[in-house]
Amino acid sequence: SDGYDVQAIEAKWQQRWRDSGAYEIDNDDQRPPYYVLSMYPYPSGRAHMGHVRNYTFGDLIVRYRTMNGYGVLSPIGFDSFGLPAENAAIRTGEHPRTFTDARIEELASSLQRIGAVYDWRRQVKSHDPSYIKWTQWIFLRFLEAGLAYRAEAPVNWCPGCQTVLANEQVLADGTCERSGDVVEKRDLEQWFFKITDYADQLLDDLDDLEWPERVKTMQRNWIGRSKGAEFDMDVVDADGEPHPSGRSFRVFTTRPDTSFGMTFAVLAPEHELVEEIVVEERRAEVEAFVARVRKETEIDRLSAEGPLEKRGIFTGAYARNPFTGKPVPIYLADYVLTTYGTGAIMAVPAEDQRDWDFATAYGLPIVRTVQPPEGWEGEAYTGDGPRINSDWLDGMDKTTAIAAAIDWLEERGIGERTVNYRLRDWLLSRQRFWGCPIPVVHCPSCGIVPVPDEELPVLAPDDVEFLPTGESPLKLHEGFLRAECPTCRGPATRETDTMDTFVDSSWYFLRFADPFNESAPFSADAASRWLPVDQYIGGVEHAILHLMYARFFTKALADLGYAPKELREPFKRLFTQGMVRLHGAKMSKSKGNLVAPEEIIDSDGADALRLAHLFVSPPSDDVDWDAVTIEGASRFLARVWRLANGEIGTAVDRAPTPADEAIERATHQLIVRITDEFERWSYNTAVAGCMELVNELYRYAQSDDGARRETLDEAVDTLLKVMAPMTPHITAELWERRHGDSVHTQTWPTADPSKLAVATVTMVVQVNGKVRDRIEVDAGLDEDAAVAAALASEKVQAQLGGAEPRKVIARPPKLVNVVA
Ligand code: ANZ
Ligand code: ZN
Repeated sequence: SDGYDVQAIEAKWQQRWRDSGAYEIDNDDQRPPYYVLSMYPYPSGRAHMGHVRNYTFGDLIVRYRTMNGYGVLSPIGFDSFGLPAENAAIRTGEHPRTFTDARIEELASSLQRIGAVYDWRRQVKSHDPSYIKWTQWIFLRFLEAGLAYRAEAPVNWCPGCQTVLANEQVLADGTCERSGDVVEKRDLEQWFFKITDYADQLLDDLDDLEWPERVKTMQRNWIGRSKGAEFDMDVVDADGEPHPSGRSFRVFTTRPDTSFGMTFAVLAPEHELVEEIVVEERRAEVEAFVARVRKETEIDRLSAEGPLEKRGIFTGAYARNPFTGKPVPIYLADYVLTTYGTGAIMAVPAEDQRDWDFATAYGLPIVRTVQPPEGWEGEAYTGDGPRINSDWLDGMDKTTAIAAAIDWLEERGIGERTVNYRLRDWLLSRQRFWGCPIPVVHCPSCGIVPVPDEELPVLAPDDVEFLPTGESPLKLHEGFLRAECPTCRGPATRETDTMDTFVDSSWYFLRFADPFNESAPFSADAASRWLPVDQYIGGVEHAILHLMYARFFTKALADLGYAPKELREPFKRLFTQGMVRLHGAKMSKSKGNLVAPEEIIDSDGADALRLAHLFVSPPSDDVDWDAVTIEGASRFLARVWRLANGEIGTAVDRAPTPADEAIERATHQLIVRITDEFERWSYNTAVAGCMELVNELYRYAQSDDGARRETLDEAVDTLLKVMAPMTPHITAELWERRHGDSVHTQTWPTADPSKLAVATVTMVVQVNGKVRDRIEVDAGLDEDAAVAAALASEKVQAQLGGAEPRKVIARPPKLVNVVA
């Protein structure tokens, strides 16, 4: 269309937004603050469709809130540490920094090209020395506070990546999420963050967050708080006589009310007592079993389907059930984990299905302690009912019996109430090069010594060689390794582990609030000005890890006095957008099904691409790329162009007619509708609303009477304003042509209530030229509606006497003449 040179227009406006600093914001800005944040991307090169979708939503909100009068903080950065750069270095010899900086350039330019606006001055990159410095500084504060510690732990070891993985990086089938190799268990000294100190808060504070319920549920399950009791069981022989070792072990149960039904006990195969209590004639068999189970992943152990006969073993030892005083056999089973509870359980087959299956497989007794309902034919009964076969608990319901059983244990000093969590401490050390170095040295006389703050950042050296040995090059670099102990000045060795990249992403949103601060990671003032983030946007794949870790960091930093005390949560409102798929498969480089956004931007422009993404489906839904029609979006934008450029129909100056008033009404209704839809993230319907108005305006301007100039101008200006957050370039250009300034600095329109009301007029209905009726009708009714209203009149029907009219001439909304 005339003058709509997409490429030139988009380049012009992108340049202008950046050069004018239109979306740069200072911390003393006078407008009310609003913080919009899309999860900072891993720099994988030019943007893919998932990026486009994510950053289009974010940009829409930035522009919309700005027009609503907010001073919007819209920062961007790059989550730039991580394995791909290091693997590329091993392949090509190129330093990970060179590789990463190039990918950042590409992605930054893509983001610019989709028209997304940021305060680029505030840019944060994980691998930037100034960011490394403060990440290390935070680590040291956590270390001082006892929130970071080192411990030997059975860890997930990926033989492919040659590194330790967090539990969360191990897929359900026990393989590494990156390499696909089967993950093994190894005992190694590792660094941990004590996230479990915050388990209760992390759980309880979820309630107040405006997050998708699904994400909250995933976090609740991950934390997995369960209330119950722990108690001791003495090891005895088959006759109940004390075991020579005199040992006992603790069990954790959520159902102490069922204790009288405990018919055996189970230890985790790794339990420290196993070696001591196993009877000699079973030792070899038991050891072989333990060795086998140790090789399996936790996930295998929990999900194994194999015959139970192979998944457990009898130790030959017994333990006394303190409730009955009777001995029960002690088994080992793979489904009991060392990492949960006490690593030992009382087994109650009648009320627990897994125990039921085990008891059945091993021929162990089953004693019901809860009366199942009449006609119950199932196996384990987990519902409520009166206790039975339970001595002094008999007749009690579940809640009462649990409390009574725990009181009984506590009175006798055998056990107590406990709360257990599924959440484990966060294993943060990685044996990799391309990550933030852990800033400590190991001194032969002083032990672990933190690097003094003045010496931060600890940076990895550049003169390293990347070899496919799986060893971090840091381990082989003498210059890096050799350090002086800050305490005794003797020779020490530098820590070579680096931090999990989730550490970087656990506080970047705080740095954005105060990115130029050279004396602290951020000031409490800056943090309290901007945080919590008003709207956070990202993929649901981060539902657990990133979002949990960021919450933990925020709480810990607030408790340590660095973030404002009252800042308990980083992200007030969270939106998780759907994935872009092709024929149902996730679009990705490795699947070879990428549709490159930049090709579409080259041909149809960023506005068309953005509009197509907004229109295709609700933002939270997964999107099939096949459903996205760029052509339709382009065609619509061309229609908007011609309309706003005055190329459609005629416009005249006149007093408003009912037809004009109908257009005004549609215009103001659109404002109400789009405002509501923007607030509700209903972008696809908002686009549809704009399309409907454009169609109506075409009919209006092209009608015989033409459009009333003032009415049409108001309609088009409103359209440009409400479309500005969605398609920022074309609307800016058209607005500039019409008014000279920028649509993005306009105030978001508000509807005039008097224009929303539906106006009615009196329509005269004639039969053969004689007035027969007068009807109240909507002033904006069209020809079909006018005819229908006239023919529905009883007086007209009486005149027609059942016959079909020969002809109907409608002049809505004033007159209809029926020819009988
Ligand atoms: C006896 C019992 C009877 C149990 C009953 C349940 C039902 P949640 O709710 O997930 O916390 N358990 C305890 N420690 C375990 C471990 N290390 N590995 C595997 N299972 C373990 O589950 C708590 C229940 O899981 C505990 O309560 C225990 O079985 C089992 F009718 O004790 B229960
Ligand atoms: Zn020392």
